[in-house]
Amino acid sequence: MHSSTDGEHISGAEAICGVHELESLTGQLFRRALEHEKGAAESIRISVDLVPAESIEYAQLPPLRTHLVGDYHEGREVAQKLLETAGVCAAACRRAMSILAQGAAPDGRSMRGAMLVDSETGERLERDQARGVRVSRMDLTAPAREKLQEALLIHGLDNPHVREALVLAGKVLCAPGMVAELCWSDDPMYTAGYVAAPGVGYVRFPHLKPVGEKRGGRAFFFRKENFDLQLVTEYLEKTVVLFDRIGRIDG
Ligand code: WAQ
Ligand code: MG
Repeated sequence: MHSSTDGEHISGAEAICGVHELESLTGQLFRRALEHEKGAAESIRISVDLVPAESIEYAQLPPLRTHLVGDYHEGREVAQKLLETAGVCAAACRRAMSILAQGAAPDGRSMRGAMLVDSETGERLERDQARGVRVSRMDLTAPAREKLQEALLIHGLDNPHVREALVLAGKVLCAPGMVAELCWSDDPMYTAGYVAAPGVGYVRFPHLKPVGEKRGGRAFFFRKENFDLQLVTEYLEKTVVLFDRIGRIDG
């Protein structure tokens, strides 16, 4: 589902379900688009594709932990350090962060998808800088969802932001040539964000932007050597990944 008002991205969501669940799922997606904190969307697009069972890849979610920070300045500083540890060059990281902070789309608003960034130079690699690349076709199996909700609940973290971001990051981490991901929400009151990287897992920061800020976004950092835009885009947009195992949840 993708919803917008006046061309501005309001919200999006991805799901994989059985045919008999389609009706209730689309109902939920409409409700999300219409009850968003940014206001009811004026345009809603829902597209549905058949997924052959044999094309599904099964995977495990990355481990999750929270790094407490006092404010978003500290959050961005620690996130920067963590991205560097994961293999992103300091300058590339600073550049991506400042682009996200200024609104990564050419009109200074949030992009609908993610930017792809060269982890050494900070150069943007995606073809369309307004749309970006939208990660799609990923979800949890029903038993994994139940386990995840249970584990998150213990830490007071069982909300759709965390669940969906963890699933998205889980798929992104499996992309070829992937170094790390940086994200913070575009929902004005949701100040949290995260850094995810292979070997690091999913590290949340309660503050990566000031309250009220509606510019959010995602940067996926890639090693430029052997980078294949076609292959990476195809994987992120089309490969079907279902998480049937969760990772360690540390709160
Ligand atoms: N693929 C690529 N980029 C996306 C996608 C997607 N499927 N969905 C959203 N984005 C980009 C887009 O630029 C949005 O403006 C931006 O990410 C933020 O999306 O652990 O809520 O759905 O507490 O607002 C992270 C912290 C929450 C969760 C992320 O993102 C936690 C969040 P939002
Ligand atoms: Mg949002």
